[in-house]
Amino acid sequence: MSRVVLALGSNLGDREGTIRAGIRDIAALDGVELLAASGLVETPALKPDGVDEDAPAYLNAVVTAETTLEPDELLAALHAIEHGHGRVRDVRWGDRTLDLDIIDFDGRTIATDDLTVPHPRAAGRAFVLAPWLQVQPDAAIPGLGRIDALLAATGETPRPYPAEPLT
Ligand code: A4P
Ligand code: MG
Repeated sequence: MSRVVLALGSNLGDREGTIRAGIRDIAALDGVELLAASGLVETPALKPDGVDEDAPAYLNAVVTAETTLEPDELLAALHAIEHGHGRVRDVRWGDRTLDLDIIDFDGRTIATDDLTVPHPRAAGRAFVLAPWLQVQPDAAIPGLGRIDALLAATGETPRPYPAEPLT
């Protein structure tokens, strides 16, 4: 059994509804048991050139789960869920209905062509760290330190997005 941390993001369409459905889809996967879900945060879109206030804003959330799947199997299952919610891949960091990222996989370090864990950009992203902190207050990213300190170092406080609990 592996303990995993997954991040969800959406900036197109019914963002809250899509994230809720994405969490339900993750919980329904064979070999996956959902443990906890954060609340939602809302932040402007981060693009390769910086924050883009003209793009639709994102909602983000983080869930923890236990799984018997291998990392590549989990990634494939997450891609299928993204696809089921109309995700189209064109430009890097382009607007999307649903993005599902593996942030942590049992504290392991993975570097294959298809998967880098811990997620290489999570440590600097308040929209990942803040919801993650809600569900795992003592979490750390291997080699980089505790997520409360990493969040403080971003100097950002993502705005909570009012919603009924996601689970
Ligand atoms: N991949 C490698 N490692 C992982 C991992 N740990 N989890 C590969 C998931 N996928 C991983 O991802 C491209 C490829 O990365 C996948 O096929 C997989 O094999 P993608 O989802 O197709 O494309 P992407 O998400 O546009 O690319 P990338 O570089 O992963 O983007 P990020 O870093 O996920 O950033 N702004 C706000 N406010 N909120 C957001 O959530 N998200 C992004 C996407 C940009 N700006 C944002 C947000
Ligand atoms: Mg992604």
